[in-house]
Amino acid sequence: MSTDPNLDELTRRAEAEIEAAADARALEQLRVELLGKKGRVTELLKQLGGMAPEQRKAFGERVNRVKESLAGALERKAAAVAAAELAHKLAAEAIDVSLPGRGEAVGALHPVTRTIRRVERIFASMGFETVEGPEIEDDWHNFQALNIPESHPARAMQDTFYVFNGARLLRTHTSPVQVRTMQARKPPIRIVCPGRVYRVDFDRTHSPMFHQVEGLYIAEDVGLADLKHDLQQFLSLFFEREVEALFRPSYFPFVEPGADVHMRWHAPGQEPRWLELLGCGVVHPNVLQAVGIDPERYSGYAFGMGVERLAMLRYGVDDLRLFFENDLRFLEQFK
Ligand code: 2NM
Repeated sequence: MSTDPNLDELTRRAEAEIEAAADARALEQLRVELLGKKGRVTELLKQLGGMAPEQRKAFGERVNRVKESLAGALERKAAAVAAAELAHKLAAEAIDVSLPGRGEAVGALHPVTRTIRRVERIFASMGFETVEGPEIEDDWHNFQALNIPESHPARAMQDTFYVFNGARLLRTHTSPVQVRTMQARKPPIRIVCPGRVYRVDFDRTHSPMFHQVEGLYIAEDVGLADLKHDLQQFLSLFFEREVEALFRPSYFPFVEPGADVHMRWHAPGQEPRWLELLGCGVVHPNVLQAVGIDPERYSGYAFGMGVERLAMLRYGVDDLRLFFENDLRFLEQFK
């Protein structure tokens, strides 16, 4: 390459080192070592000052050629290293688009939620609006306003979950929502109140938490005939057939008269029988008085039903516990 053996040796060594550089960092370090301020090639150029003029020109040209050639080699190697690094990165991050996907688990509404929505939709078509309220209540809204006296069995410790040292309780029915609504509004009031309720009761057919939908209609001249008609209509819409219903006198402190509603039930392969479905009645004047509605001017009916019971009948489920175990094999059947 040149006629200077030292320069030739430096060039060969430098080229070998450049070729051997493993990555961009090593290459940059090499560039500084060769062409930097104190680099091997730069040091050679510093020798020029001590040379005879005719020698200086020829040596200077040779060193400059070496310098340019090494700079070119560094640049080519840098490009090669960058390309290799990119290729490596692309290979490492490659995605196999032919692999099967992870799939998408599609959920479904819980049968209790579906049943609540169905009940709400039917009552909405009959002019009822949905109202919700707190699950933690006080004695007044859950009992006193509903004409439930201190001595009533529903107040006993074994029925009610008390919290905050007895200052509050978990509502035992959704009636307190209706109490709050009657306090806040003027008749006509036509509402359904779905939600969780709590009772100290746990066996094969009872859960300490279950769901209710209660309904209330307060206006002038609302009575038992309206109640019978509206519930009959609801049952027929809910079960999608002409339901044979029976109203049997019953006692609830918040209504007078009160009734249980039974329906004729034909289970396949069994004798038809009467099934108790819900409770209802004409709202007691004491309740209206308690919430500030004039019982001389207004009257109304109310009813309450257990959602799990309706869901069991509609979907043919024979064990209440299935609604609370959240076993996907059960829940997936309601998609
Ligand atoms: C039932 C049965 C009978 C009822 C009464 C009221 C209120 F707040 F208006 F007084 N709400 N719900 C009622 C009446 C509930 O459930 C079996």
